[in-house]
Amino acid sequence: MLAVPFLGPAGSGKTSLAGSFGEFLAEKHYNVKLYNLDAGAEYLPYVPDFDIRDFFRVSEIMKKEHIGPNASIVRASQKIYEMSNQILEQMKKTEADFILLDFPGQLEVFAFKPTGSMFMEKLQCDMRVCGIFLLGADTSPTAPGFIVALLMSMAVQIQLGTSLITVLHKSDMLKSKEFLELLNNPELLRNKLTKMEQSGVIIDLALDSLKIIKRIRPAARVIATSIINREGYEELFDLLHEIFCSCGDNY
Ligand SMILES: Nc1nc2c(ncn2[C@@H]2O[C@H](COP(=O)(O)OP(=O)(O)OP(=O)(O)O)[C@@H](O)[C@H]2O)c(=O)[nH]1
Ligand SMILES: [Mg+2]
Repeated sequence: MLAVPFLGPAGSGKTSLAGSFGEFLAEKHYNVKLYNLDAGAEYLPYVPDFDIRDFFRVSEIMKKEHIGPNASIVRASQKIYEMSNQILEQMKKTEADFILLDFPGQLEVFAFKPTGSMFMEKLQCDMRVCGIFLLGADTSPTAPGFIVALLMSMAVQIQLGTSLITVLHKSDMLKSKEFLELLNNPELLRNKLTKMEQSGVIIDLALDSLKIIKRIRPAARVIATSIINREGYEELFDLLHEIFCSCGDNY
């Protein structure tokens, strides 16, 4: 069994990709379960096998605890952690090959608060995990923007202590493939940065960050994905398959 958390900035397409990639896996005759862990979601494009909203909702927390929307999202993340044993027991009981976990949209609340990393730690004690980190193709298409996107994916990986495959999602919205090439080719990105007419300090900072990125994730490739044309699904599947076969797992 492989647990696949979908993580990424708000609106990057986690829910849509989890639903659509889940269909793709089911078409390949894998047993797939979808877990919605976003208590703030109003609409889901898939039928969840587990829905955190059966236990609590962000809107209810606001009313009950007389707190604002952001505090309620933080509270929801704590409540997910409090329920983690129950969630994990249910996951372990299923016969699934893949459990796709649709995580709350506010990445900073889940990934950069202790409850998020504690939840992931428990998850990884019980099963094999490989996350998918989404960068929206609608992210700021500037060279420093790419550096920030790559750093963010690394920061989440460090914070949650889990392997992540980074995808450039909504690739159907890309006007050119340059965006993807820049993410996958540090040399191209370096050239682009050095040609920018921006403050030297900022460019130096971006270039130094690029050196770290090259050192930490030398071989990691960013895959372009889209729910519109299913671009990248086979590649994503192959990568997930590769990671787990290399650990001697048969799923
Ligand atoms: N063009 C295009 N739009 C997409 C794609 N995937 C998702 N979207 C759109 O992006 C918007 C946000 O998608 P969601 O799946 O709700 O994103 P999310 O990351 O789950 O959002 P939060 O959970 O609120 O952070 C929706 O309007 C989707 O229809 C894609 O591959 N291509
Ligand atoms: Mg979502």
